[in-house]
Amino acid sequence: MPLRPDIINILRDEAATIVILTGAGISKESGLHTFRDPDGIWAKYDISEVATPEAFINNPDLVHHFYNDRRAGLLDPAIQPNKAHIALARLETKWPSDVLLVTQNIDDLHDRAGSKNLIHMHGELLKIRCNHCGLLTVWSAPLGRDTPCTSCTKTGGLRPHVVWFGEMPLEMERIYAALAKCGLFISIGTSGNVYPAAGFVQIASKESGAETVEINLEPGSGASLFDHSSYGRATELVPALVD
Ligand code: BV8
Repeated sequence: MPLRPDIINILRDEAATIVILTGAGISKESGLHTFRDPDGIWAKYDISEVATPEAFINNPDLVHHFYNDRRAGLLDPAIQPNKAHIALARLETKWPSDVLLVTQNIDDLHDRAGSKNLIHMHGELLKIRCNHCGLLTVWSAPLGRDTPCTSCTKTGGLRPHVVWFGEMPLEMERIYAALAKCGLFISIGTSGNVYPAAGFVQIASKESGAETVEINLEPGSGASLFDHSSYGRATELVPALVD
């Protein structure tokens, strides 16, 4: 199903800065699970046991296993950026004004597709940090509570560089500044259940009077908040934004 003409038309104003928010749905067709679909991650794991600071204190081995499993899955050569990731990277180079891509995803598919003006607001699966010395580094091997930090050599301090529930998302000042002056806000592949990301559409609409667009497989929780919407698979709809 092609992107509706009204959405194509709002891409005529080339002076508009664009903020794009993506969620797990944009990576689904690359072979990564979403969270809240029937076969999603939260159908197999309880958020409170694997994605909160308390979970990490109570059962670090389970939390490390959860992220080691997902890290290994992401490093499978079969997992590649899809046409939607690639289209967003092309939009960034083709669009004459700023395009800021804010992703809730912790995979690196936008990075590999070539997006540069990119914020991983919930962190990155292929990075870890040390609670003892603050080291932040790229990591592809399994991580455990006894893995020594490559910088301070202490054990017990390494954690995934991921924002857990109850933790502050990253680069929020930069995101809010972009939302306050954007002309177009496009949400792609997110159910709109997690805050503060789920509230971005209202900020863009109220603070900068932006046109807002939801592109998703089905209406998200905040569907009524968007000016325009188009429902279908990201690899079908997102390239139409650029071509
Ligand atoms: C914060 C990293 C404040 C981990 C994630 C009580 C206590 C504490 C906090 C709260 C609370 N109540 C509410 C909150 C706030 C909480 C929250 O929103 N909870 C929800 C559950 C109610 N938020 C937070 O805690 C955030 N922090 O509020 O901090 C603060 C203030 C001061 C000081 C300190 C703190 C932090 C939230 C971040 C949590 N971390 N991820 C990990 O990944 O392991 S969230 C997790 O959900 C992922 O990042 C994911 O991206 C995100 C959102 O999910 P979606 O991406 O939308 O995925 P989902 O499966 O839901 O939907 C996919 C969609 O794609 C579907 O609609 C589907 O139809 C569609 N789709 C499927 N296939 C396709 C498709 N679309 C297109 N094409 C396809 N082919």
